[in-house]
Amino acid sequence: MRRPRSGGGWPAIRYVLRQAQRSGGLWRMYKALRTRNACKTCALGMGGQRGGMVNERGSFPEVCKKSVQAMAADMQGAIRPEFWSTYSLAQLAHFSPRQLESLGRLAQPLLHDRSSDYYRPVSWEEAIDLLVSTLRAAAPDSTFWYVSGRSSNEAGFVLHLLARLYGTNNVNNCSYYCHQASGVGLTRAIGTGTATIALEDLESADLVFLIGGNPASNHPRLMTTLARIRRRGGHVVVINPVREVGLIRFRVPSNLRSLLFADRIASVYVQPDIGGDLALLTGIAKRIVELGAHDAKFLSGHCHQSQPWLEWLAKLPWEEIERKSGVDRSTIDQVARLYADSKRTVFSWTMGITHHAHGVANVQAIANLALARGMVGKPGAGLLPIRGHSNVQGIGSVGVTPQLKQAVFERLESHYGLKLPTQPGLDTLACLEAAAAGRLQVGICLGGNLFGASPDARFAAEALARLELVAYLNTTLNTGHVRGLAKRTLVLPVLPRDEEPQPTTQESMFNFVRYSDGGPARLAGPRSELEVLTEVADRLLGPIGPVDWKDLRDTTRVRQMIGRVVPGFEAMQEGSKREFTIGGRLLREPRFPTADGRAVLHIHELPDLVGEPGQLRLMTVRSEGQFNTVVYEEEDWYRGQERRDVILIHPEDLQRLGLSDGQPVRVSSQVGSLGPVLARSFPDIKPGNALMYYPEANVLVPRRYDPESKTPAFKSVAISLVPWSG
Ligand SMILES: Nc1nc2c(c(=O)[nH]1)N[C@H]1C(S)=C(S)[C@@H](COP(=O)(O)OP(=O)(O)OC[C@H]3O[C@@H](n4cnc5c(=O)[nH]c(N)nc54)[C@H](O)[C@@H]3O)O[C@H]1N2
Ligand SMILES: Nc1nc2c(c(=O)[nH]1)N[C@H]1C(S)=C(S)[C@@H](COP(=O)(O)OP(=O)(O)OC[C@H]3O[C@@H](n4cnc5c(=O)[nH]c(N)nc54)[C@H](O)[C@@H]3O)O[C@H]1N2
Ligand SMILES: [Mo]
Repeated sequence: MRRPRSGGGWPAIRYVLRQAQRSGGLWRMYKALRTRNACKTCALGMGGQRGGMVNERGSFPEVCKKSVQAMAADMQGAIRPEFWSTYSLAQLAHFSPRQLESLGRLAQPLLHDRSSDYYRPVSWEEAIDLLVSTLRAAAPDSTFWYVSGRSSNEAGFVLHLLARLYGTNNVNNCSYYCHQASGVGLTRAIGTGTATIALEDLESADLVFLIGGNPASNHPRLMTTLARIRRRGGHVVVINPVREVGLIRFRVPSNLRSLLFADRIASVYVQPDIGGDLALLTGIAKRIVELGAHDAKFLSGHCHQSQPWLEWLAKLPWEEIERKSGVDRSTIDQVARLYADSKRTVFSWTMGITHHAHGVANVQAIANLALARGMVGKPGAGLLPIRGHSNVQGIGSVGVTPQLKQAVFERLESHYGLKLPTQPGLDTLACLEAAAAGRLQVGICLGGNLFGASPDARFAAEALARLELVAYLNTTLNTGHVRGLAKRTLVLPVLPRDEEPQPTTQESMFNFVRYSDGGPARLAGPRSELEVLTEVADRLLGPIGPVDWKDLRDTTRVRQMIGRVVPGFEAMQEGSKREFTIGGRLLREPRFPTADGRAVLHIHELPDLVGEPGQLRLMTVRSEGQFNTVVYEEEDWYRGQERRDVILIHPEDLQRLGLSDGQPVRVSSQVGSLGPVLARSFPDIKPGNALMYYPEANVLVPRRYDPESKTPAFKSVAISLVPWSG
């Protein structure tokens, strides 16, 4: 398959038209996308009360392939009841993630137990009876509650309240596999864990660092902004071991000039080794100080630890920086000079930064670099973790975390007279480890695919298999329903947000809260997430003090409660559908929400690159045609791959290993091996590094994680390749 020379453009438009055709025509798709609901895909956010395909600055039409994909998936018909007696789990185990997703929508509750190889449709009553009785028999701390980032704030809030009042803090969300390192790293550096800027700040930046992300595939609408910044004479520095086509040249479909001539995106494209960012970012900071381009007044006036940090930088040898980053000094100098010339810089990053055993250190190195020139705490400049799921940030904000923010904890106790558990709760991977050790009995997963998303797939399956019951609330079938089975497994079909019977809310990565109107259910059978959760809560716990779960079936009541207990969400108490930016998050002044208003610089020793001599460093990433564990198409158009069972490596590495282009190999890591996989020549990856697709590659990813944020190192796996021999 040939690689395109730019991202976006006509192929993206053709794709949208084709998908629309398949989902019942362009008009039907357009109408679905225009309803007043927040977009379902990434956390850039669009839609809501301004109407679908509109962003928070009122710009229209904002659309991308991904929003169409996600909508098309929900517009599928239902999986027929006879399917479940026709296909056994043994047969379903051979279905690819794409085949599972395209079977259609889940429409009836399903139960599987070990005595059979089939799922059996059950009534909602039977399903909820089983869930409630199993929870009743279990000790609260032998249960865990996982939430993905597509559910609403209202469902997330009720879920964590239910889990805590039942008696456990084992409540977590997919952020522990995603941006947790950003939350932890930033909170310690500047006192807040989310973006410090709004969309308009990004639009007025003159320099954007885009580190460890591939927004051309994963946040396509961000490309419009980057292209605009370049057109205005601003710059974009891309830091990525892979030269991603769409980050070099991109054709914004909604802009005729861009569509015809393509916008250049990267002003400078820096290729570190996988895991080399900490060294690289530190090197840029060192060079900034050498050039005298740092803001000494800002550092001494608004930051702690600046003196030791400056002394440490001065002593750090350039040789070490170059060796541990894989980037030469002249490139570092070039980037530092661009930064030195900038008046308003935004630093943005994604999974290439957080998916490392030093994810928090990476994030703090970014914060250091920004603080060095006073680029946090003023308009048009700041820090922007590019979040994943459309409401992952909201799920965390409303309290779906093992430890509640102190203020939320206190207000739930004082305003509502509730008694909340105080023993520590487990993060996501820790839940699986506790399950594997036989310490857990029940798992409840609101959305997502915990099995497919987890490192060390064989271990994840074994861990889930030890549970008495796992309940999955989902919209479509995924690999977790087939390979993440407990002794008994319940699959409960729920409604996506544009089919919710009542309004719900979602929070974007710019801290903007949108209202989704919901809409008519496309199928009979699935229930609203909130309805299922409140019913379980009511039957399990009954009313507790002023908390009556029957009242909380009304999303307005849930929002009133969120508004009273979650700082920054006060606007929710009004009862109107006014969309708002969460209070206290945007930093327009150099006063940080820390105890004394100052930021903190952090010194982190530079880690060695992973792997022994002869091994490669593997990143596991998304293709153009997937959303996390959901695969919509086998091909990765941007990287020119027509199939997913490939490993992309540099031609020099192919030669060194004595492999020919396309030769079948076995890929092995410390925890597993995969093959046959085709070793393909990919000149755009830095030598010594390799790329495979998640979730299939998760059998290779060890449970090595960042001790600070508990995020697994999905992007740095030491691997060996040998020719496939059967
Ligand atoms: N269409 C679509 N959109 C999505 C998603 C999806 O699956 N599909 N997923 C959503 C979610 S939950 C998330 S978190 C985001 C993910 O968005 P991204 O983070 O963009 O996704 P990935 O494909 O995991 O990783 C992306 C990039 O990291 C680079 N990379 C790998 N290792 C390193 C490293 O060590 N250093 C640096 N600097 N770069 C590195 C890779 O080359 C790749 O370009 O997207 C969200 N949006
Ligand atoms: N190797 C490797 N592993 C990774 C990553 C990686 O880059 N490499 N990335 C990690 C990251 S960043 C993340 S965020 C996780 C993702 O982990 P998860 O969020 O757990 O997984 P998803 O694949 O996004 O979940 C997909 C399922 O969500 C369900 N769903 C869709 N919409 C709704 C809805 O409205 N309500 C409900 N209840 N369900 C819905 C569908 O049934 C679908 O099958 O994976 C992580 N795992
Ligand atoms: Mo994510």
